Amino acid sequence: MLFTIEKYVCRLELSLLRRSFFHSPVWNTNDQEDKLEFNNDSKLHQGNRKLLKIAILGLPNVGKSTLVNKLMLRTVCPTSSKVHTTMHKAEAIYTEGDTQIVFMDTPGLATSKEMKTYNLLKTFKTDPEISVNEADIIGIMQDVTNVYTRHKFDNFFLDFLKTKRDDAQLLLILNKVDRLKKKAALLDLVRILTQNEKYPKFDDIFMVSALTGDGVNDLRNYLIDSAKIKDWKYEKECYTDQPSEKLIEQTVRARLLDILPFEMPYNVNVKLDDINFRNDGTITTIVTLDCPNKRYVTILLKGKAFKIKCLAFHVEKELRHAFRAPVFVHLNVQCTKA
Ligand SMILES: Nc1nc2c(ncn2[C@@H]2O[C@H](COP(=O)(O)OP(=O)(O)O)[C@@H](O)[C@H]2O)c(=O)[nH]1
Ligand SMILES: [Mg+2]
Repeated sequence: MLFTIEKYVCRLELSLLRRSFFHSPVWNTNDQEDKLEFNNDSKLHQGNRKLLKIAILGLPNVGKSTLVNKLMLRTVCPTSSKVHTTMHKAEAIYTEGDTQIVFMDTPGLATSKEMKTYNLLKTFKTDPEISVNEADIIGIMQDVTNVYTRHKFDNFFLDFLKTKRDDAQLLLILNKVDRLKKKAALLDLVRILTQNEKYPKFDDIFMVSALTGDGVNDLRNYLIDSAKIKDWKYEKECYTDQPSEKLIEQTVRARLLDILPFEMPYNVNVKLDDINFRNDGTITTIVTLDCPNKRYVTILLKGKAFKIKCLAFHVEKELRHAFRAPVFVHLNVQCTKA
């Protein structure tokens, strides 16, 4: 009860903050007039398709992929509790009525030093830049539970916004609000992040929990309302730009990141050997985990291969959600260097 009241007060205060600080499309009278004009004209535009491309940007582990999945209502971006789960830009496509939203999920932003230290792929730098350049809206995500990063944007972070189009809107998305006990802290955070002259001006702010879905419907509705008349980028049935093979490999890798300790999962090579789309609608697949040494194989297969069985169970569950079809995964473990 107390939590609900706090949340309500927070939202009320946030809407007041929006009115006072932001040139928000929700509150902007010109835009409202535009919307009215559009409504009067709606017969003219009936049947016209609308498109919106949104890039989701943020530090590693803030919940970018989890948010895209929740907005999509299907698990097309593999997530894990470890950093660097997403290594490439992936587009997830949500189509509702005449509107198509293309979500661009990006690798977590890394400094040049981190790129070198962790030997990260070039895509960690190039893919966020490409996404920012293409986007109509850029959603900047902050993890409100991270006391080291939540109140600031480092210069390397702001540099990624340099490729932004002049007309692109910026949204501040505060995530993981479910884990914040004192909801009033959110408003302090909003003030800190919006009143610093060095930081970009945000067009709007959302407070969400990508995990529980709190606030996510509001954000989706906002995005649908923001779409402009334009041809769709993808066919209606399309929901990801990733080939099925890659989605399966990335899902196995993400779950592996959760079950193996420390740096171990980063050293396992996940390779799809076979995929079969059967006539009855089921998908069967064989995936090999190629380990760098025998110790890995022992850890994965000990206790009657308990870890592997758990892995297969969770991968199947997630892929059924992604493909909306029964998926059966067979996992092989090998060590080629042995
Ligand atoms: N409690 C909580 N955890 C979240 C939330 N969003 C994401 N996470 C967790 O944060 C971790 C990183 O999420 P992920 O989407 O992979 O982050 P990314 O690296 O930014 O794409 C995962 O363990 C998620 O379950 C949230 O709203 N609340
Ligand atoms: Mg991710």
